[in-house]
Amino acid sequence: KVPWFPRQIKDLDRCNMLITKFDPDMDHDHPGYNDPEYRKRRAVISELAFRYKQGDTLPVVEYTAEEISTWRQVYQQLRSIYPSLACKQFLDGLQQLEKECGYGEDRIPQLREVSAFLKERTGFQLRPVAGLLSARDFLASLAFRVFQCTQYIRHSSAPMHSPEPDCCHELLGHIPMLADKEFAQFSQEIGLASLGVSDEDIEKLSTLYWFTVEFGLCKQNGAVKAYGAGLLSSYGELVYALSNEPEYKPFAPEETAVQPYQDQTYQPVYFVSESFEDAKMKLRKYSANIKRPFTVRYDPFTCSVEVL
Ligand code: H2B
Ligand code: FE
Repeated sequence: KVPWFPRQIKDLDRCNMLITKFDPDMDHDHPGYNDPEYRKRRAVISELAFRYKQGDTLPVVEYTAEEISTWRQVYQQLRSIYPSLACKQFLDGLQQLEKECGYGEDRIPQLREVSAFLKERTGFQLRPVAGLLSARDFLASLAFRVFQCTQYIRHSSAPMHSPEPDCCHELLGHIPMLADKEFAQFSQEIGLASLGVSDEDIEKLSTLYWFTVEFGLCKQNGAVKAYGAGLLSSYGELVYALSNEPEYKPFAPEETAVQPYQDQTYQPVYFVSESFEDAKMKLRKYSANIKRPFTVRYDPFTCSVEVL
């Protein structure tokens, strides 16, 4: 039996299964676990995401001085190392965001303006989400060029690390890459490949996503650069990943899809692709081999998935 999957963009309202293992109410190791003020704030911002329906205007959050100060620390520190460690597409995207979308250390960009910016560049749009989503729901939204985006910020006691995705991770790690046409297409293709597949195949695609979109490295002009959002939003791991310490393997979907990964500490191994084009071609070939009793095609005019 084929698991349910969204056919229309409106169906994404049902793709909302949260994984609570790293959230500040459940995870005793979360830096905000013992801070009732922080947890209250999180509940307020979560509520905005729970109430959101596809097509609504994106909620605006008035960030506090403390939240902006956390953002500033993250922004300043990461911004200084991007030029030497991030891939070209990321640097181009970030530069455009700084010029045209109010990116900078003094304010946290609003999802509403960022979503409008992306829509014009690559057709991607954002929707607010209250925390870590199930891999199936998260990947399904990518099929519609929708990126589910957290709106809260990490705890002020740990500006350099967050156990869960937060707006620093999304806005600094993911958004600049999603402004790149080729990367946007790559992301949508992973999403389309995930629709209606078995749990086992979701696990593999999710691992592929992990080692590419989150922790991927690629060659550019003979040097290895980062394009993964988990790296580009973590000072410590970005420096580590591009040092001599970790092991590198060439990106090869069949092998990458079954590589165990770390969600608590740095990755022991990173996969390097020759280029985005190379990663996209290899992933396309991999996806074509996933067993599914139908094929899907995205219709951009109706924002729906045709099942053939
Ligand atoms: N949920 C959210 N909110 N943001 C993510 O970046 C994310 C997610 N990534 N759920 C997913 C899981 C990813 O790690 C893969 C697909 O499992
Ligand atoms: Fe992410």
